[in-house]
Amino acid sequence: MSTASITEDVLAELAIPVERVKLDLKAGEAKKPDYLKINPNGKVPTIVHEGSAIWESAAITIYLGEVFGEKAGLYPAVGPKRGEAMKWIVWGNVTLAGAAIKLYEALNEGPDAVEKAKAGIIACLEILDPALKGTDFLVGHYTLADTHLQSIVHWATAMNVDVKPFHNIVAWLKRCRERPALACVAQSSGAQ
Ligand SMILES: N[C@@H](CCC(=O)N[C@@H](CS)C(=O)NCC(=O)O)C(=O)O
Repeated sequence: MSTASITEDVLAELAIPVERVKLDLKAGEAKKPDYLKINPNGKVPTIVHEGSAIWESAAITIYLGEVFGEKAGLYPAVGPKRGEAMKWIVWGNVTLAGAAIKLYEALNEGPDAVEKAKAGIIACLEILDPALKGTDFLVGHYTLADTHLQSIVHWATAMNVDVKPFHNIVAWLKRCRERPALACVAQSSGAQ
């Protein structure tokens, strides 16, 4: 899994025609000069739309939401609900994914480091779970904020973070993963 999976999920929901270029990160393809011209960080994902290169998965979701998502009913109109969607997308990348990266790194550092890092993710889930109480999705109806965040939570579960105690998150994840677009992506990537 990589942050490119988030963008894959968002593109699957939007069902817009795209040309995909897959890079072999282990072979260093993201560090080659041609790619560094569009993303000097040497990381994925990057999209190029009408000649503009956009990197950082949160920026990509927000951009695609504004340009394509609103018309498709997948992104709130300008106003407070859009603010809430942006809040969850950015929190997902900065706070939750920040904690998930610590866990990923701790996997090589032994059980104590893993438990400490998992506690950081649990603290995030304690914020997310009550936000999903009494609502099917983060800002009422399903939006790309859900697409974005479920992908990061899914990454945490793939590193054996136990989400079962968080009943609202479990039910929300199920609702998200049952969406035809996301079920298709999961099938084609072999994810569960
Ligand atoms: N904050 C960035 C993170 C991008 C990132 O770290 N991508 C990783 C994959 S998850 C990558 O491309 N790593 C390749 C490398 O560092 O060589 C985002 O959300 O887009």
